[in-house]
Amino acid sequence: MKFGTKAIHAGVSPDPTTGAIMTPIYQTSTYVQESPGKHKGYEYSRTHNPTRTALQNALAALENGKHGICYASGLAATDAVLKLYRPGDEIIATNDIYGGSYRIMKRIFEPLGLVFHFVDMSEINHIKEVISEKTKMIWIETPTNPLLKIIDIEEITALCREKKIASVVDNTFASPYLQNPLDMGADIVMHSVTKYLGGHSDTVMGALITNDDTLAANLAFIQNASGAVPGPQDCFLVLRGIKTLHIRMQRHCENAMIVASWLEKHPKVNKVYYPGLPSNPGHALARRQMRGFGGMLSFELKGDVYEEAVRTMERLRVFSLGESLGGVESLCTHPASMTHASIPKEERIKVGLKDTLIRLSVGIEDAEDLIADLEQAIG
Ligand code: P1T
Repeated sequence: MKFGTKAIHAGVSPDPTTGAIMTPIYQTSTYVQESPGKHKGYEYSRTHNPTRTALQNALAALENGKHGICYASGLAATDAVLKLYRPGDEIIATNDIYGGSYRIMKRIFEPLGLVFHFVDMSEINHIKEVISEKTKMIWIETPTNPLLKIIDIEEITALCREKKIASVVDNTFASPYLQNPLDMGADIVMHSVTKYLGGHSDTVMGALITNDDTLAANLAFIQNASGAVPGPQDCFLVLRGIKTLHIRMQRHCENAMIVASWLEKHPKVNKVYYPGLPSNPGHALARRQMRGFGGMLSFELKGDVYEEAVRTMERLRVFSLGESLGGVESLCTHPASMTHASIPKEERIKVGLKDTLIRLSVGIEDAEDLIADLEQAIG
């Protein structure tokens, strides 16, 4: 089945009692049993809920995976993955990474005994330099947040297989429409469902997808035992959101390409980070690895004046200033003070994330209006 058909049909079937074409919101905490242990497969909604089951199956289908497991947020999904490991285990992660992912690794799991190495994964030798007998997992985020670097998933997962190391790919920025890491050898795909999958800035949720039965059982155990599950209403909203994922992503990609190309030519713009631009160092790899270049881009103004970057963000009208991404409406974010504030400034500077960087989540409005807005804001 092709992607658009799967986005609309996968995982969902008419409600068995009424024939309702839309999966109902099973707003219930418990399920009545005929006799102790004699039930219809549902006992308690932390463990299973039919609306969540439909969504989990739909997400698994979109990532060409066997098992989907949803969590209360993207970070709750990351938390579940990290709980698979034990003190002394070492994990290598992308150094340009969502600030919250860095924070949970450094501030929650490092004190519990996990050891993290953050490296620039655009060069595989950086990974090889820190791999040891103790390395248990490699955490890839591609495109990276917020510098949109492209990391070679196949090259790294091949190395992982050779060394018997697990590989996890945070596929939030690409969405399953643009890349499917399981097909490239990854063991687990992680999503902040909050973003493109939900697509309408109305839900916070995370998901993990895998083909490995043992990993899936362990992650489902953590889902139930730790209890960070999404509610049925949110699952319904995401089920609705993913029906238009393919159409939205096409427009996100088109609009972001128009905006990136316009910014690159603007005399006041110093640098544009967008993998769709032929000048971008990740362009050739993105062309091979992805089916489009996505809706995210970042840029810096000439002169690198902090106050000018702030004034530009304040002047935007169609783009709203805020955290998050992947909704139909365009958003502008200041990573240094918002999404990446939990990464110490010296670490941010090391990876090239300046205080003057502006990140755009290009929405699906009319591109002319987005350009006009940027024009009046940049001046
Ligand atoms: O916000 P949450 O659903 O918990 O997802 C965390 C997360 C994980 N991975 C990536 C690549 C992300 O971008 C995020 C969340 N990011 C933002 C809120 C942001 O504005 O970048």
